[in-house]
Amino acid sequence: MSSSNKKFTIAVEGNIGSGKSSVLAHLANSSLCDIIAEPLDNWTNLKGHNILAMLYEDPKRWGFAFQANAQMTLAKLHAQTTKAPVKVMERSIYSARYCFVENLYRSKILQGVEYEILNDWFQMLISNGSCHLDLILYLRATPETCLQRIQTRNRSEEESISLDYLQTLHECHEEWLINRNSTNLSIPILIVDANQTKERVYNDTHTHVENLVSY
Ligand code: DGT
Repeated sequence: MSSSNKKFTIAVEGNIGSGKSSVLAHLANSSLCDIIAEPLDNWTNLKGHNILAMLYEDPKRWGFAFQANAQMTLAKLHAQTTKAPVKVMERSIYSARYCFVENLYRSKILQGVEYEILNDWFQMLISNGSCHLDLILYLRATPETCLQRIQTRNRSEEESISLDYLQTLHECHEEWLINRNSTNLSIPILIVDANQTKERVYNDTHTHVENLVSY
């Protein structure tokens, strides 16, 4: 391991159902990593409101509120300090902006003015460097694989998720992380084939984490 005591922050990204949570649970066993889970508890119980379920039930009504809250809760997690050499986040403020906000806007669920307001907040939240990432691990899976996994885990809020929705979200991830055409962020990206078995995905991600700290 590097003797510089440098700390690193990684975001694990990928479509809904690509396997981010299980990769994080696996990395939690490593002494190199402190894990920051997605604020799903806040999203399903925001002072008694399940804003995630509200979003899926009526996206036009709740899309803006959901994204405003998602952006804020994720910015707080970016600012959180950890002890281990590597802080591993599930998603980031960047996927909220470049995948979910983008997708809601393109599908005309968010209005132009809502999109601009969210974008202004996003620019302000990332402007002071507190949302810095050293690496993105992209768990790249086909929308079909993701749908299969979502159906197997059977989260009540996600019953309405369709293959179409996963396909458009997949495109947003690809544009952001492969084509890199929606942003000029210079964060290094490593791609993990998330269609593989869990064991292979764990192995690949673990290797990437070890390589990062041993530089
Ligand atoms: P995994 O382990 O790869 O299957 O990942 P999940 O599904 O546990 O985590 P994630 O972040 O893909 O999604 C959790 C739920 O929250 C899912 O229903 C999608 C939703 N979600 C997450 N972030 C956003 C966001 O910024 N906007 C919207 N509209 N939905 C989001």
